[in-house]
Amino acid sequence: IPSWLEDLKNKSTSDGEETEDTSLEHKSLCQKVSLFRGDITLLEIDAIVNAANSSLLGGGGVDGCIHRAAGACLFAECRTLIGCATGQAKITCGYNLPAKYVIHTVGPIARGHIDETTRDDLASCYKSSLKLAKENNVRSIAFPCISTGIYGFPNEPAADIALSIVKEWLKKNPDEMDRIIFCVFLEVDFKIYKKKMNELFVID
Ligand code: AR6
Repeated sequence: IPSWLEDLKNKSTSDGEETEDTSLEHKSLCQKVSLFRGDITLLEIDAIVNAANSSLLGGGGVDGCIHRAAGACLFAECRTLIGCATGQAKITCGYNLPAKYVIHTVGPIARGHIDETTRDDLASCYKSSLKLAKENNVRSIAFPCISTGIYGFPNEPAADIALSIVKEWLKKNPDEMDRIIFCVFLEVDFKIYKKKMNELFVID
């Protein structure tokens, strides 16, 4: 594990009893998730996820950063994809990025308000991205905080969805992935993820 990854702290349970969450399966699951605060375009891994818009033709935020770092060939390949629906995902090469692939997913536009549809759509972004990753033999993947920037999905519920979908997926697909990185950019997300990850991915 590279030194820049925030290691999850080990924590012991008070009664020391073996619960479902302290099983061997849970331990190996916990060892596969990391928290990184910084620019996703720097990650030398199999795939980074882009929080794109439905045109897939670039924009601001992390999408703009990824297109700038990957170069014009990424834009050219994105043009061939003819867009992507909300909650779905499409894959391209990484071009000038250190990552081999970019998985573009389109988060819901929440503007500060969430309902069942926006929650389901955000969950679907994580599920579709992981499905596509598995189909393309991606062994390491990094997610930005999809929809929580320009699209205005509140940070805390977005983190709950991201973490629960990833945990569920890793349980169902224990041999499909070596590492899933939650790449946060802002201090607020770093704090939220650190707290929630220490609760959800604790190793006894
Ligand atoms: N690395 C990692 N995370 C980043 C980076 C980066 N280089 N830059 C920003 N973030 P946003 P959205 C964080 O707005 O809300 C675009 O115009 C950012 O701080 O990029 O899904 C698209 O084309 C935030 O935590 O994506 C769409 O039109 C997170 O990435 C629209 O924005 C997501 O913020 C999508 O909006």
